Amino acid sequence: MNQLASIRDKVLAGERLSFDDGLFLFSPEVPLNDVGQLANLVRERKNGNFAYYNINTHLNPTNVCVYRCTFCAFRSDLRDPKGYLMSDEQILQRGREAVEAGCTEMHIVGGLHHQMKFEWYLKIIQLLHEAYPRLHLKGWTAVEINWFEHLTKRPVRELLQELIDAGLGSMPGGGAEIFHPEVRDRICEHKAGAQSWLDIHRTAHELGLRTNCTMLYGHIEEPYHRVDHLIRLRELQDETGGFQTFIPLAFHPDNTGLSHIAKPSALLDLRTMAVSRLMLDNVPHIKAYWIMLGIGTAQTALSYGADDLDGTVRHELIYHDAGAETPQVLSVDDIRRLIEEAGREPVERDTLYHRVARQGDQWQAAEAVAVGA
Ligand code: V47
Repeated sequence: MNQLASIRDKVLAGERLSFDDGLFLFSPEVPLNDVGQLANLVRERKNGNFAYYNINTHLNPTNVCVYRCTFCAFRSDLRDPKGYLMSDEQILQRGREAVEAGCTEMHIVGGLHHQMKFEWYLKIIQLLHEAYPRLHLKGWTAVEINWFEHLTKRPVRELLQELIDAGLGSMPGGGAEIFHPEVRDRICEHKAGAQSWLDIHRTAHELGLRTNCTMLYGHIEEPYHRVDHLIRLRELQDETGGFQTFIPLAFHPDNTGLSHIAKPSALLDLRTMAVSRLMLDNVPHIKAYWIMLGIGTAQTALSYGADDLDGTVRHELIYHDAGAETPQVLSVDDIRRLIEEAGREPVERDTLYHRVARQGDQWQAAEAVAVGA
C-alpha cells in the first residue's frame, strides 16, 4: 500500500500519524488537495461546520527588548528613537477603548525591557483586571515568564500563580518559533529554549491556565524541523490537555534580519495548516490568523484544517512592522461575512471557547462550544 493510502486509513480510523507520515505530507509530491481533504475531515469531525472568532484587541506595552531575534521587526534597542514604553494611563486607556468596542479579550505581549522589573508586568495585569474585570487578559508568553524567572530568581509556578491571582486569564502561544536547536540557535539563540517553553506551559496547565501554542514557519527551517516541533507539542498535550489552539505563524520577512528570504507561498501556508491539523490530533482548535495569512488564504484555510480566524483585532504591531498588508482591524460584519463566504457558520466565542451571546452592547458567555479533542 502506498504511504498516502496508509495515512488516509489511519485518519479515517482516528489513529495517530507518525513522524514519517508528517514528513511525507510536507513533501511537494503529495498533492495539496489530498492533504487538505484529510485535514478537513478531521476539522469537521472535531468542530463541525463552525468557524470561531472573537472580538479582541492587542496591547504591546513596550517594544524595547533585550533579545535580538533575527525574525523580529517589532523589537527596538533601549536607546533607539523607535523604542517606546507605555504609561499606566495609556494602558488603562487601551482597556477602556477595548471595552467600549465590545472586546472580550486583550492579547498582551511585548519586549523584555532592559529596565523594567517583574512588578511592572504584574501591575499591567492588576491595573487592567481591576478596572475591567470582564475583559479576559491573555498575556505574557513563555518567553516572558522565563525572563521573569531570570529577573526574580523565583520558581515559575509561584510567578504564574501571582499573575493568575492578579487577573491573568490565559497565555498566548508565542515564543515557540521552532523548537529544534538547529534552527532555534540560529534565529533566537539567547531566549528561552524549547525545554523551558514546554516546561512553562506544563506548569501553567497544572495551575489550570489554558494556553495556546504556535510554530513560526517559512524561514530557514526544513520540513523535519516542523514535524519535530508538532510532535513535541503533541506530547505535552498528551500529558496535560491544556492547549486550546495551535496557530501556525507564517514568517513575514520585511524589516527583519531575514529580509532576504521570500515570504512563504499560500501553498505552504495551506499545507502547513493541513499537516498541523493532522499531526495535532489532540489539540481542539487550529487558528488561521488572518492578519498574517492575508484574508483570502485565511478563508481558504477554513477548508484545510482551520476552524478559527482569531478575532477582529485592533492595534496589531508585530506583523504590520514586518510587512503584513492586511487591515488593522476587521468589523464583526466583515469577519462573519468572510466565514460565511467560506461556507462555514460563524460563532463568536470568548477566549476559552464559550459561545458569546450579544444583545445591544451587552454580552454574555454561554456554554462551551469546543467539541474538539
Ligand atoms: O513568537 C514575530 C511571531 C509571535 C514575526 O496565542 C513573527 O492566540 C512572522 O504568538 N513574521 C507572536 N511571525 C504572536 C503570537 C500569536 C499571534 C496570534 C494569536 C496568538 C494566540 C499568538 O509572532 C512570535 C513569533 O513567532 N513573529 N515576528 C515575523 N516577522
